[in-house]
Amino acid sequence: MTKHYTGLIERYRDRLPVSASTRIISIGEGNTPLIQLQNIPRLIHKEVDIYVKYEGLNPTGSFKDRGMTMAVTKAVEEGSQAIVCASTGNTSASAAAYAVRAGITAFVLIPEGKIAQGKLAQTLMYGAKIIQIKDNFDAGMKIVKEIIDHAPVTLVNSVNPYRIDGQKTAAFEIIDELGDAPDYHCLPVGNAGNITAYWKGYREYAADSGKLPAVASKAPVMCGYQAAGAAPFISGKMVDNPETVATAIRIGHPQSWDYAWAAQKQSGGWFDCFTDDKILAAQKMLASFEGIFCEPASAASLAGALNDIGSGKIPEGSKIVCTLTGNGLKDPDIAISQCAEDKPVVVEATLDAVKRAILEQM
Ligand code: AN7
Repeated sequence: MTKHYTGLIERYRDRLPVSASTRIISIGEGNTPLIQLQNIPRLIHKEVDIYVKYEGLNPTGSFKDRGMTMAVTKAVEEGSQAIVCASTGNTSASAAAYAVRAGITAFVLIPEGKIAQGKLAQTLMYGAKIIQIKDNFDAGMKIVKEIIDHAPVTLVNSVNPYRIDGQKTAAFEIIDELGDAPDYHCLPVGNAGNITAYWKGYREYAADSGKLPAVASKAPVMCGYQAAGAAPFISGKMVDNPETVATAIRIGHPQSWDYAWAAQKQSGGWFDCFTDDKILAAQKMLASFEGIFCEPASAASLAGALNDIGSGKIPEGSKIVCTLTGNGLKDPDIAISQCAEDKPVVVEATLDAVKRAILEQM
C-alpha cells in the first residue's frame, strides 16, 4: 500500500526541527510539480532544459505554505495562541489558513488597496483578523517586528527561521526528482526569504556535515530577479517607494538582505531586474505557449532566465529551474487586463451562430 502524503514535514522530517511528539500543522503542502517547458525553448531556438517548479499548486496557491507549515507547527509547539505577519498578500493567505488548521488566531497587516483580489478573498474566507495599513509592506514589516514585544503573538514572516527551514524543502524536491541539482536556479526576489531558503536547501543536500549523506554533486548558480521599480538588490541600497504591477514583490526593504547576498556570492550567481512590461510578457508567454498560469511576480523568474539565456550568460546545454512562486488565479485583474485585446466574441445561442464563430476562428 502506498503511504498517504501528509505534507513536507513528514516527508523531510529528518532534516527539519521537529520531534516525534510534535503536533504537525499541515494542509498537504509541498510535492509540487516540476514541469519541463516544451514549446518555449523551441521558440527561442536554444538548446536548454527549462523546468518550472509550480508552487502555485500548494494549498493556498503559493510557496509560502512550505514555510508556514513549519512556522505554525513550531508556534503551536511553543504554546502560541496567535500569529502575526505583514504581507503583500500571499503570506497573509497562508498564515490565515494554517492558523485555522491549528485553531489559533492570525493577525495580518496588508497595504490598503495594494494586494491582489484572490489573496484578499482567501484571507477573508479563512477568517483572519485583517488590519489594512495606509502604507506599504515595508512599513507593515517594521511594525510587526516591534509588535511582538507588545502583544502575545508569534511573528511568521520569513525573519522567523522556521519559515526558511520549511521553504528549503523545495530544493530537496527538485534534487530528488532530477537526481542532482540543476545548473541554474532562477527565482523572483522580494523580501529574499525564498532565495535564502533555496540556497540553504541546496547546500544541505550537496554537502552534509555529519550523519546524512550528500544527495547532490553540486549546488546551482542562484539568479534572483526583481521588478525594476522595486529593485534594491540591483541598486545596492534600500528603496523607499517601491512600485510594480507585481504587487507580491512590491518590497523595497528586503529582510533577508545579507543572506541573499551570501547566496549570490557563494553560488557565483547574480541579481537583475526587469520592467513590468517584460515581466507581464513572460507571464503571458508561459500561459499561452505552455499552459501554465502563474502570478505576475512569479514570471520574473522566466523573464530573467530567458533574458540570460538570450545573452549567453546562461549557456546552451544548461539545466535551469525557475520557481513559479504563486498561482495565476491570485491576480485575476492583471490577467484580464493583459488580455484586453482578446475579448471573447458574443453570438446568438444558435447552432448556426456558434458554428460560424468556430469556423471563423479556426
Ligand atoms: C508570488 O506575501 O512577501 O523574496 O508578504 O508572493 O521570499 O519575499 C510575498 C513574496 C515572490 C518574493 N513571488 O519572495 C508576502 C510576500 C510571490 C510572492 C515573492 C513573494 P521573497
